[in-house]
Amino acid sequence: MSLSNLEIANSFQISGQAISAEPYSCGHINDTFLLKTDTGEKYILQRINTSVFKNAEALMNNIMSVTNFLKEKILRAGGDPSRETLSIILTNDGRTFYRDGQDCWRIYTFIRDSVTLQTCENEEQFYASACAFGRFQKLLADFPADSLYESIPAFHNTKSRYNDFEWAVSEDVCGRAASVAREIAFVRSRRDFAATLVDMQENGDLPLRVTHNDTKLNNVLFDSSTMSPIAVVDLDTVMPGLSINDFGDSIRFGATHAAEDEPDVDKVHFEIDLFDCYTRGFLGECGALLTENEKKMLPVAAMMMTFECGMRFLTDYLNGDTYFKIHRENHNLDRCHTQFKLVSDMEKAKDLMDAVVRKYC
Ligand code: ADP
Ligand code: GN1
Ligand code: MG
Repeated sequence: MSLSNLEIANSFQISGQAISAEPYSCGHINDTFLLKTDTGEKYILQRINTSVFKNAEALMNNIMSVTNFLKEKILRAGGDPSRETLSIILTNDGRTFYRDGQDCWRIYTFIRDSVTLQTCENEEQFYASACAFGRFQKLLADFPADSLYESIPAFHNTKSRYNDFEWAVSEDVCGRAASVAREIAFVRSRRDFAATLVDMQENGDLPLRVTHNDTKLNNVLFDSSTMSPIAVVDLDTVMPGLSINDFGDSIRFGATHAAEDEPDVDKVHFEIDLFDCYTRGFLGECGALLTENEKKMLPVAAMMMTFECGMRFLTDYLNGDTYFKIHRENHNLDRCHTQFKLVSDMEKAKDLMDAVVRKYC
């Protein structure tokens, strides 16, 4: 018999006894709970999705070493290491996670007085998130990349994501391919594009760096009273990757006023003003680290991450919705449509995006 969330929580070195664990947030992969104890402490309790993250121990070792590294830098900069990055709570027997049958669980301290945003209410917030992700990149610039376990191999390898998509079309396990012929054609007509950044990286034209790889707006915690950025969270996919993909993934999610799963695609628009303020914030923090090629390819990375994510949603729809959590019929297809609408908008706005990047270089 599997244990309850509260029994699991009490296997960790938390303050007092766990009294409640309510579902918290809307991630697509892990399950997150806000945990409260009888001493009034709050924590984040998470069930790690072990079909996505195959080796919880190596994953948690990554997060432990990255957060320890960040804490030292934050301390040296006069910051508060308990607030500006994640802090792992160990189990009663000193482990970074708790195994209950197939499930693996972890606990972080709850970063107090913080909020996250699902879409930005104004440009300042998006600018602030850009500073947070740019700073994250800068702080990890000298982290030993070789020591990191690749938590999801080929995560942003858009070429291999394309092959996964073609495989899903040919298998067509749910008989859905015929109904999404238009979407399949959209992907196929961009096959050469899909290879662009991977080829450049393989040819040595773009450097591998330690990157976050899931730079959604809701992975930045803001101070609830000042709305200044406090910490970058969701560190499962910190791995060697392309810096410009971190930039691109933020643009994908945040440079629009529409939700990622907005069912009415006519409400989805790429906003060049949001692109502008994100670029200003990101380059302001880590522009000095980037090569000329990296800077030049920022707009392409925005298109790439949006295209890749849309293709992943479509692939999952074809596979029968086995990877991303869905909450309604055709949810992955709706998500795919928003991403492809943004790709089309960005293709039209490419010259404008290039001009914005030049302005801040
Ligand atoms: P998911 O995989 O579900 O996106 P996250 O690690 O991003 O999981 O956590 C989900 C949400 O929980 C975040 O968007 C943020 O609102 C909140 N959160 C995560 N970690 C903390 C923390 N240590 N303190 C406060 N809030 C947190
Ligand atoms: C997933 O777990 P979450 O919701 O932060 C996914 C990202 C996608 C994102 C799309 C490990 O992120 O790659 O960009 O959904 N994470 C993983 O919203 O696949
Ligand atoms: Mg998250």
